[in-house]
Amino acid sequence: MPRPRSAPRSSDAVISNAEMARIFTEIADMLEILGEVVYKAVAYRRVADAVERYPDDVAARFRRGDPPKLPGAGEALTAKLAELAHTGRLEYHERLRTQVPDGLLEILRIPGIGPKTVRLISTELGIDSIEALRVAAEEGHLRVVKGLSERTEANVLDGIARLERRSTRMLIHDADALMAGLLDRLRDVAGVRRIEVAGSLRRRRATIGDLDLLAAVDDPTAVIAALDGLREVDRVVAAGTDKSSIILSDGPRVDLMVCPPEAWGTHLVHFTGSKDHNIALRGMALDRGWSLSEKGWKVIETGELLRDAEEADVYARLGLPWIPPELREGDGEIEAALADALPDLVTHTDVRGDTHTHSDWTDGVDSIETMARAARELGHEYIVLTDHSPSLGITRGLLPERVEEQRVEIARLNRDLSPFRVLHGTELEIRADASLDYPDELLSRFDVVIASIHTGRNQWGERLTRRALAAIENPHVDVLAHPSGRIVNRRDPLPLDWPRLFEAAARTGTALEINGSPRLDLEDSLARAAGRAGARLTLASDAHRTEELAQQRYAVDIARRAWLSADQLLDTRDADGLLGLLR
Ligand code: DGT
Ligand code: CA
Ligand code: CA
Ligand code: ZN
Repeated sequence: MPRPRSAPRSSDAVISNAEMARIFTEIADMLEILGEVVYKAVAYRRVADAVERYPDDVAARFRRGDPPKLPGAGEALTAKLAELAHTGRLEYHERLRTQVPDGLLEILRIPGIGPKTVRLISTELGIDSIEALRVAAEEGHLRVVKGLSERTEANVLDGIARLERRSTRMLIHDADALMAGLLDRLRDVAGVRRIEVAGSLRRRRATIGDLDLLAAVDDPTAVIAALDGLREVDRVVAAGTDKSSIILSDGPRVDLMVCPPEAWGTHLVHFTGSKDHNIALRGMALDRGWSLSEKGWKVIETGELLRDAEEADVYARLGLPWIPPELREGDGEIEAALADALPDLVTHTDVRGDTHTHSDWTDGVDSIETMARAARELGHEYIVLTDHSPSLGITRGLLPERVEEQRVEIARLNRDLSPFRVLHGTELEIRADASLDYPDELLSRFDVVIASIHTGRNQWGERLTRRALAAIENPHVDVLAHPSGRIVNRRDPLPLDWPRLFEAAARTGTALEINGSPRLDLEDSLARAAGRAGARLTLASDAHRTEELAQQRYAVDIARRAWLSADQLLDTRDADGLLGLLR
């Protein structure tokens, strides 16, 4: 896969936090490959991380003359962020790109291969592509280079195979499914008192690097042996007495940690992370004369180990309430906890309906009735059926007369299914020229209108922003569906002017969707910024078949990571409450 070079942008270009972070990370990689002093690359990585996590649009803040304070960004790096924010490009980055072949950056993506190795094979052997590296490793040419060995060759080939299998972080939907299978088989192993997911999966991040598990055991040998013996195991990376890491043959790595039951809380806090959250906790502990490791708080003076059986006890030692895992990103949660200002997060049981579903009238698989009955099974009180409008040809979008027929069918169903309700909605295409796919008169007769951009995605940021604004400002449009257009690991978010959209959404009462399908759109940081700007949001499954209705849970996860409470969301209302708000 060739890496896209950044396209030239117009002067009012918008650049997303993710794109800025990607450019800074790439600079760090290139500096290391070029053999620059280490601390330079470290600084770029640190700022990349901060930009990626920043809850507001960093570029927009620069352009407004209100640049955010980012940890690690001194004068020089701040100037580079400003250049990116104003022009969408960075001369320094482009200059480095001319010095480092694309192929070397590709090679860096191979698991287990770091910039040092890349530098060696490039300077010593002139290798500049994954394919050339593969051939060299197969033919045993790497071992002649000082610092490389037969082992490197094996690692390279293994790593290339691995890269081909999974070139990106795993989607949370897939991680959940894998983890459920693991838990099923480990829960009943002799001696396991408690077992729980830790790491980024417990924090419910959209994508997962590796799976982490913690087990409280009286005797660790049985559970570690059980994990190592699982059928899918490809390779045991490390097995010890309190830790084991394996690589599943169909993908990710699994880290299993074990601990004694009386230190469960301590270990769970540590292995849930995030790293930044742990660092913040550690800082607070130091003020009290304690150090912190996975083993517990250690009183530095006496060496005494303070261990806790429950997470709440760990936090209580620092004078903090228990902090939900979804908030543990080192992004204001400690400050909020200290101020007794943690949000009252929406929960999965707050959900009463689903504002985005499809049927076989357009591109869905199941009938309206089947979808409705399945939703009722899940405990919903209603669904909004939002089949597509006509201009989205591939979905067999509904012409106006079909909309009328669908209304009649829904009325008939509602008599049968009462008190469950199917609300009549539409997923309305925002056309490339910013006009809407149905006339206002027809729009006014839907219960709920959600509008989205599927086509004409290659326009400049400002034009795309105007299209989204046109929908938000239309009095008949209730929700902007999957606003950024991203699909995890497949499609980048549209370069929209988020602060403007959030302001307009808040002012007009148009909600912004959090879509729980593998789009996961809005993503957490944008959803948080939307909530802060006063906009309401929805929790949508975007189900095209009954099984996908359960995807809505991932929208709830994002809402929690976005610090949102039930009153900021629409699907937490009953049907009349929802319609009342939209009127
Ligand atoms: P991932 O796997 O990339 O999606 O992200 P995590 O957060 O699951 O990271 P992982 O698996 O490397 O480590 C799990 C947790 O263990 C992490 O969130 C915090 C803790 N941890 C791991 N390594 C360190 C470390 O070097 N320092 C600190 N403070 N905590 C660590
Ligand atoms: Ca992990
Ligand atoms: Ca891990
Ligand atoms: Zn849809």
